Amino acid sequence: MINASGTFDAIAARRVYGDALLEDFPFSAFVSKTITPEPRAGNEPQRIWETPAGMINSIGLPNKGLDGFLAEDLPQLAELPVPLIVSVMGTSQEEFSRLLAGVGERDEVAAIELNISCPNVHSGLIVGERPEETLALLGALQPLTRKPLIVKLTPNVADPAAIAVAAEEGGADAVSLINTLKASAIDPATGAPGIAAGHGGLSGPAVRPVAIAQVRAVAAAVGIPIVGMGGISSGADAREFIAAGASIVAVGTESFRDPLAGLRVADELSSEPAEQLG
Ligand code: RRO
Repeated sequence: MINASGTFDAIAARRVYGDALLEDFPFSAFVSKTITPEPRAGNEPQRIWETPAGMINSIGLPNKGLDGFLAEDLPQLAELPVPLIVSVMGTSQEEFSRLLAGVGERDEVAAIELNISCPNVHSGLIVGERPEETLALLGALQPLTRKPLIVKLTPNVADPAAIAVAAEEGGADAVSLINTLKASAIDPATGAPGIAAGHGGLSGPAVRPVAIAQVRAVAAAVGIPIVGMGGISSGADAREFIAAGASIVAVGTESFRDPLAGLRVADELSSEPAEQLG
């Protein structure tokens, strides 16, 4: 049981809960919020919009950049009692290479997650929407590090299994899915989109059936392990992902409602009978 990137700020949680957080840490490994080579302020508010069964976000990758992350955040995240996975995103092979070099040489980092839901500045294409872009990126990056590489798939494609196959062919050690589904909502008070950026990504219970379908499709196509996520808020939900083919499951949006959801879901998962799903 791990966290979905960007849904649990372990540094802020440590400030609030103190060392009690370390004694009862809600996840078996911790995934950082995605970092980029340079610092970013993120998008203008409104960045989050609640929906009946989830939420839409367009946070826009606020982060301290690679150097700021390594100097300020990594030492604090290294104090967590679990392995650390760092999520990175670049807009070119060169940017991804720089991130991999910086993060990959640190012993505190157990694995690297590649967030490929981003445009390639050279081609203008979203890397994770094209198998050939995904294959080329992995082929270039895999030789650069000995850390395991987890490729975070976008659900906003017709054939996520084709992207997963490309990631596997390129040397990925695992895939994680799903990222958020492209979505928008209109603020009834203004008639304008509720999210300042106009649209964002939907997460929460609403997306779970989509995530299950994509995990099943990916599991049928690749041999590497799958980290499954998308609307998990109970042990039964997590078990559904495992039945669909996931080896590891992640809690995301539920942590906003209950910061200790990871612990509860893991407890429920280990105490529920496997026969439940037949
Ligand atoms: O920062 C974001 O707005 C964001 C990212 Br990078 C992502 O991968 N998925 C998401 O829902 N939001």
